[in-house]
Amino acid sequence: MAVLIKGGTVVTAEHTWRADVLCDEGKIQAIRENLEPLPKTEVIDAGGQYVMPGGIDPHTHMQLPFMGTVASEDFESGTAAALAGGTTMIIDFVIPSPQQNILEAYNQWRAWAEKSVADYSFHVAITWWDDTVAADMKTLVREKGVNSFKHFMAYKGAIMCDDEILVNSFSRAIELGAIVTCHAENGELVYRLQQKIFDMGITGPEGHPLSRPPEVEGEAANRAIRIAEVLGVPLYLVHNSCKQSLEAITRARNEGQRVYGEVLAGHLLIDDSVYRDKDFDTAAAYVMSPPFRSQEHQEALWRGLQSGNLQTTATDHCCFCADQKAAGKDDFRMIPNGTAGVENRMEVLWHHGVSTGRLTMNEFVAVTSSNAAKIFNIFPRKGSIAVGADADIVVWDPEATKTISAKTHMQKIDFNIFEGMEVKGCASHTLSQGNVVFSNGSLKVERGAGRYVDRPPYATYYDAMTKRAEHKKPTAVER
Ligand code: URQ
Ligand code: ZN
Ligand code: ZN
Repeated sequence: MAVLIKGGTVVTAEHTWRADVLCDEGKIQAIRENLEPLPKTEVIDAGGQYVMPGGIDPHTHMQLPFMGTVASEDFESGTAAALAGGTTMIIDFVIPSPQQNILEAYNQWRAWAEKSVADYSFHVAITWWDDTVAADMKTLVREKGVNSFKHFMAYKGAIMCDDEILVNSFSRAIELGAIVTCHAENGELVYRLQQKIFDMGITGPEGHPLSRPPEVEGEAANRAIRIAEVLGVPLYLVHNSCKQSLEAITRARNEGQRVYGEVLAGHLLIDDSVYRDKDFDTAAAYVMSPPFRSQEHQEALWRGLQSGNLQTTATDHCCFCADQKAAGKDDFRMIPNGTAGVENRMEVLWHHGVSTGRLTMNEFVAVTSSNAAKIFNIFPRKGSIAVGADADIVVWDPEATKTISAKTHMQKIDFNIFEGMEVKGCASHTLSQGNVVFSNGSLKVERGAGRYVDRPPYATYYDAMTKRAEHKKPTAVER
């Protein structure tokens, strides 16, 4: 059925203008004033509201097997919660176990994601290396719509990449025309500091941030940046949480290196005092990596978004309930790392970003949707309000208010890191593939309606090298 969004103000990353938007057959069909409904058209009155590209969360972990348990949110419930908050696409992660064939792991995650109710795609993590990994990366790029490979520089003894894996995988990625992404924490330092903190008798959640200071993240961020620089591969650093990693990104970008930075809504708004809560369940609920930091880092991260040195926002939605977090009751190192947020990202960013004047509405669209679409090569199909684009749209009511709570959220987790936060501005309607899937507080989703989104490779290695040759800096002889 066609849907006509009438009377709204369209907001994209570039422009803001008054226009009606007609959607049909999953696509945006027309954008102009005074559009009239066809017979059997569903009409949404968007008067006084904004019509924006549906959010893209480039960092989620639905039903992730991790640290001896499995994340409580699955692809069906997680994509439904996303739609309730105005996010219409997630990019999740295939994380092969070391020595597991990466194509086998890819197929495993694809099967899990079949039940999604909104569109999704996958970064693929490289957690080990041999010639089969190199070969299978080519299959993933050429045949499976994967253009991004993830590397965990943390989690020693589990999925951590050493420099040999980083160099091999980064080199392979540029050959294939793919981008590399990193969780940048020095896993060796974390391991040593965890042992030291624990041996000092600090066994509770307050030990978690002490074992992962910002310097540990800054070192790894800079190391990943320098390796990418030498090898000439574009780099995307996930969940930057501190000044140190932001400074490394800013320096590289100022020198023209192709480095992108992501920041989580949580890292922008929550500080490390949460780990000193006397209640174990509350403090443990905030255990994720990198940890929430002191307030000076939050202000720096907001400036990173405002300056354009950080380009995307995400949630790292990876849910573990209290009974799962209790695994670390006597040893903070055993607390499953992860927090939620996929339902609240856009509203907390609107309230603390746009309503405070930190971000314009256009910048809000850029950092919640369009930039991720551009970086991961699915723009303008995704992340835009344009004729021919997918009709993934959020109708945003700037006057609507809500108090965020685990008691009322759709997320399948018994805790909300934004518990009690009052926000003004939230989704009144969400359209996925041109269907109204969320309106005035209720979901109307269909299990399995979500589609896997292919993400094509960038220029191949040889194209890139040819371009580089054309713009080669003149040598001393040529001057
Ligand atoms: O490190 C990640 O991104 C995954 C394992 C989620 N957990 C977390 O603490 N960030
Ligand atoms: Zn991570
Ligand atoms: Zn993650």
